[in-house]
Amino acid sequence: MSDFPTTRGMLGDASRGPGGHRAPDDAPGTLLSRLVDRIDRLAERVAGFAVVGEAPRRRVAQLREHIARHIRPRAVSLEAPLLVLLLGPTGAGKSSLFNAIVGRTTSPTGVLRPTTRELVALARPGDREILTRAGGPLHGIDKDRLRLVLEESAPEGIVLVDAPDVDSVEHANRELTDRLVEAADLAVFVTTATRYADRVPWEVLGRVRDRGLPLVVIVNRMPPDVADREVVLGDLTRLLAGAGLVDADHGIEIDLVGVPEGSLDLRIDALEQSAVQPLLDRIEMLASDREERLALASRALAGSLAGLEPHLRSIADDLDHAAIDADRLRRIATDAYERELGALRDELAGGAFLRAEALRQWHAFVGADEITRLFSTGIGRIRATISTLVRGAPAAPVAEVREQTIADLRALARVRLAEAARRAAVAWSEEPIAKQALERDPAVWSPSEDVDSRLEERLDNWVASIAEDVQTTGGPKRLLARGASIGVNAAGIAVMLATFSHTGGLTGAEVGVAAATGFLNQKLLGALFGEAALVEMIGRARSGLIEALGETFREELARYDKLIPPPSGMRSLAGELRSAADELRSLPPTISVSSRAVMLPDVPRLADIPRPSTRRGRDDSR
Ligand SMILES: Nc1nc2c(ncn2[C@@H]2O[C@H](COP(=O)(O)OP(=O)(O)OP(=O)(O)O)[C@@H](O)[C@H]2O)c(=O)[nH]1
Ligand SMILES: [Mg+2]
Repeated sequence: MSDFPTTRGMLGDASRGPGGHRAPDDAPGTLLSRLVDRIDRLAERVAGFAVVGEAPRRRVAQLREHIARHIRPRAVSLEAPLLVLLLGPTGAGKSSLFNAIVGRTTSPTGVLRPTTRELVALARPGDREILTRAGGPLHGIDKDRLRLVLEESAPEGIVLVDAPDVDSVEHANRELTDRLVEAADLAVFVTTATRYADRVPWEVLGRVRDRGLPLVVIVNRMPPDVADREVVLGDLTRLLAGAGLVDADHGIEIDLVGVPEGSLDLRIDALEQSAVQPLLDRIEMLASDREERLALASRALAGSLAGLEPHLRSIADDLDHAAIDADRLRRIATDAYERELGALRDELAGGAFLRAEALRQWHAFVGADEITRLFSTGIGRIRATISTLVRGAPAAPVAEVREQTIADLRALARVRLAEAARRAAVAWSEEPIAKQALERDPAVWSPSEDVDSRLEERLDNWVASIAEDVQTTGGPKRLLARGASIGVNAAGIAVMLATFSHTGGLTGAEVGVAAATGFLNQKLLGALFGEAALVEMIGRARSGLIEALGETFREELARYDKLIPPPSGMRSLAGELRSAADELRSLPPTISVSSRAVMLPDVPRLADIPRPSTRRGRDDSR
């Protein structure tokens, strides 16, 4: 360990012991703790977005575990016990190795697969608290999945953990081991001469590499023949190199210990101690030398920090992809609602939806002799006598026509809203991410319960706004001056109806009640306001209607938007993660953590000359 390239004392007092005075707020160690806190909060927010997809979810979970169980405690102190983790496929001999290290049967071995279902941890009694308290590496692990073996004779400053397998059918085993991988300071990967190429354990080794965890590999059950052994070790070394776990050219090497088949000490259910001597020596050295432990802890932390930056960038990329997906889903839902709103507008334009009964009533009014005389005689000439002219006219069926028209509009809009909801839901149900969201809130398959009352209120307001417009536009100057007999409300209804039928080219020759009523209605309005003012009022009424309907469509669509995280939030979080990644890169090259300076990653290369890596130093390869 002595060749671990730490630089002491460059920043702060690296020799200060854990009992020393507190670091001032701007000390580099505090700088690191603050940054770690910030990254942790970001990770929490990412988790809150419920990012979809197995790999992205795992990345976030790994980050949170890794920060909580390793980086944060290590950023505060390198003195806490080292977590030495035995991991590997089921039946490879992890528990047998564990017993060999302990020197007696402590973790049951067996032929049942998997044998170890709980985590067995050996430590000194005095370390219990630091291991299991909040922020400790074993905190939060179910009691029935954790067996703590506390003994004074356990190696000092070390917690030795026999983990459940990484590849069995027991999903919970894998989960537990994954958590431990995030907490460890040294991984001991146990495999066998026939199983070392299995796929699943290599996924775990990939994570060991990415988080810069120091690694030792034990190959159990090696064949007796020397040539055969060489084949196995050569092949395994190639695989390790291919996975980026060893790189002789760059000084990244690891311990590779071969254990011959049958090297068993059956008295204690263990591998023969002599067969795993290099590992026993290593553990003995760590237990007997505080400096060795600090060196390993700081190397593990430096590896973690080196792995953190790409990890944050991957999560930022995941968020960007999720934002693209969310945009696409929003687009799908928006298209459905826009399409139906467009269809609704086209239906309204023809006026065909207007109820025959309402039209007939209005026709009776605008077709009454007194009214037709009003516009056929020519209003200019008889201005003074308008009130006389309309005096005998029937009362305008204002309330009836208004209510029926609003009811029809509302029903029509509701049909379109139902169709939009159905279309959007059908399209979403074909998308895995959206399908889950729909299952959480199946109500969006149809319009909201209160949609009718909201439509009603908006349409009422719309009709009222037309009457106001009539008053402002035609009020003092025209309509009122020409006699109040037609009335503002009747004129408002006339404009409302013209909203659906006024084409500028309508003639009395068109057939049907609708056309005839529209024609007469238009003549009346033209006589009252003049064509130019009428066109303006109708224009305003039409936009008012589309706005009122559009508002309701927008509200209904918003229910879909609420089901998936807002893309803008995801993008800005991705940006924050990237700037935290940048900050990691710009941390000072050494940081003093409790009693020891920690080398930080990414010193820029000054020349293209291979040099030993800080991630896996030669000290591993004895
Ligand atoms: N014959 C033979 N058996 C061995 C050898 N090494 C280990 N075993 C046996 O293989 C079985 C599995 O070993 P364990 O130590 O329980 O394996 P493990 O990795 O802990 O397995 P899980 O707890 O299921 O993950 C035990 O019965 C061991 O005695 C060996 O070299 N030769
Ligand atoms: Mg076991």
